[in-house]
Amino acid sequence: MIADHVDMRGMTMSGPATAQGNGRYAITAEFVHGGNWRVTVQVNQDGANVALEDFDLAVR
Ligand SMILES: [Cu+2]
Repeated sequence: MIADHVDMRGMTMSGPATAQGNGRYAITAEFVHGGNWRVTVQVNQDGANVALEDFDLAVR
């Protein structure tokens, strides 16, 4: 998971997701401040990137 603060160039954070079972994964993230963030979820399998999805998240 990568989170990019789109309002502030160069501010990003990232970390791994943990398996919850039944194909579900979870992340815990502490956003340093509110604003508009773009979260990118990246799925790697056998060292290759197999899926990539972006979504926008407004942190208030
Ligand atoms: Cu920021």
